[in-house]
Amino acid sequence: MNKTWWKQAVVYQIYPKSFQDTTGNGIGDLQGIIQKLDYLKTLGVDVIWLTPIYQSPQRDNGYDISDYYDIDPMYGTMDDFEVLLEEIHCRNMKLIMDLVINHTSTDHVWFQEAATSKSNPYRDFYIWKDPVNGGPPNNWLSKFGGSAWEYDEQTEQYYLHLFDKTQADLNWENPQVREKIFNMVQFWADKGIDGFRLDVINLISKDQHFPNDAHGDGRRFYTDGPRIHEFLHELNKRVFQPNEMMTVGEMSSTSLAQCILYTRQDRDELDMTFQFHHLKVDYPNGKKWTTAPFDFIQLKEILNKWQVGMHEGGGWNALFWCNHDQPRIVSRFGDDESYHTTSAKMLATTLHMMQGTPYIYQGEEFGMKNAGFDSIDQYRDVETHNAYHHLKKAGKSETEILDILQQKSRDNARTPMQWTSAKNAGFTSGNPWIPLAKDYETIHAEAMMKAPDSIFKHYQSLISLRTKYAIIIHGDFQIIDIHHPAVFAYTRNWQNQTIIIVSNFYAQHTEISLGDLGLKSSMILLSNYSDSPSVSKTITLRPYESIIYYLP
Ligand code: TEU
Repeated sequence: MNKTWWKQAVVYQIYPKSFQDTTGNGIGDLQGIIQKLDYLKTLGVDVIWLTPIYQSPQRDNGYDISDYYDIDPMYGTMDDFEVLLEEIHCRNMKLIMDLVINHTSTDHVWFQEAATSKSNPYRDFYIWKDPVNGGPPNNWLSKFGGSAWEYDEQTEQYYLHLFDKTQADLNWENPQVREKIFNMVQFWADKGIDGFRLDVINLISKDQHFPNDAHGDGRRFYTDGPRIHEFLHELNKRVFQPNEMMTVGEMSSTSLAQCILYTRQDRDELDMTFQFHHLKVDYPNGKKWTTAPFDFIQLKEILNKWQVGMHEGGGWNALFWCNHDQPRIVSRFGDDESYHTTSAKMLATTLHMMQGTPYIYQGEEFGMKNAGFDSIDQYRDVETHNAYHHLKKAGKSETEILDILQQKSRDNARTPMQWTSAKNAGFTSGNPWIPLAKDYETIHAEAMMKAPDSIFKHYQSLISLRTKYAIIIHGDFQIIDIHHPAVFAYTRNWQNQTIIIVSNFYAQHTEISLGDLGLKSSMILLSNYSDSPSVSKTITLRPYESIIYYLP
């Protein structure tokens, strides 16, 4: 097997809770995933990533693990898991799982032990500090709102939680913690899985002085922290490399320089990284909970910087618009009403032709939209509920808050998968754990698989282009006219070949000058209109039009 096979691959992310229910309890399960493997094979993806299915009280939908060695009964059994893995492998696909090792649930036996006394052997598995002036040890904030420290009455100390208070941060300085993690990774490697997506992995090394942050929420003292490269290198050498695992690190608030270090092959840390800067272009001044429109020029600048930077620095990007924490892309940067199909295809083309490994999040392949919930009771996500209370306290009206949540809540991506026009879109025969998204009766996989020019077919074409044109994998990246107010255009060059991608991000016609790129002798690999604009030095693009030209 080619050591860097994952450079050619396309990954599909499954959020099991919302994928396919087979028991009628309203929650997706492993048997449901097994039923749908042929669908994924038809789409053409190579790797499946499952978000956490381990035992968990589900306070943060499985990102709060109470037992790393077992499957949560709501998803099935270890036997179901083994069948799933076998069924994936016999279809020549691979499986990666989620590795959540920055924190565990406070229900985990390590934490339960640790909380009993200061002298318990597990105490040092977590990060405990004495109160300072009767309050928390420092001013660090949780990513889900409020202080990052929770007071434990019994032992009169605070423990650190960068996320929910039931997600206690592990103490990576403790070699025993690291040994336990290596053993656990080996357990899953022995089952035969092919790799891991590492949750918020760049937060595991904290500045051991735990200083107050005079200028922020504390993140600069634990993001890409002091020992992060050492810890990742150790993980790589101890478990990833010996088991030939594919790894993708989820990097919170990271930098380009760091991601080059994380993914350069000679450093033996990770294969690729997710960064989020391009998905903060609708966070004015870093503020997520607003309804601000996205900044298109900034989007291009950020993607350009990461494309060029990772290429030149020898790193590797994970490419994505969507995941279970992000609103749906067609509702966010496209037009999910008048130009639903055209804009969904345009966004897919723009991303999939960049350099890196593309990730498709369930439902994205046929243009699922934001949830469209109009009452707080429809939301399930802990972060969303925290934000709701916070915005209420800040004096926002109910209508304003619901507008914001309609755009920004993580639940926008967590509604049930829309399979057919049947009841509950064929997701469950029972009551779904979260309501379905708007328009589920018309936007579903079955219709999209039948229709000749569907979004689904477009994703299939993008995936198959990748297997035919090596330039998509190896080519460089050069942006065209970065200041153009409507068009995202770039070229890829490799071994005397060129591909040119032009995408109109808006509903108005627009012109772009492509100078002497030689379009006259090009062929079109894919577009989202049935005919193509006439080719000269300048081309006029229709609403959300997107074209891939190839110059052999
Ligand atoms: O997310 C990490 C993270 O920092 C964000 O994506 C976060 O969820 C978002 O900024 C909130 O607005 C990962 C998981 O993907 C997420 O689902 C978990 O909640 C989180 O880690 C904690 O494990």
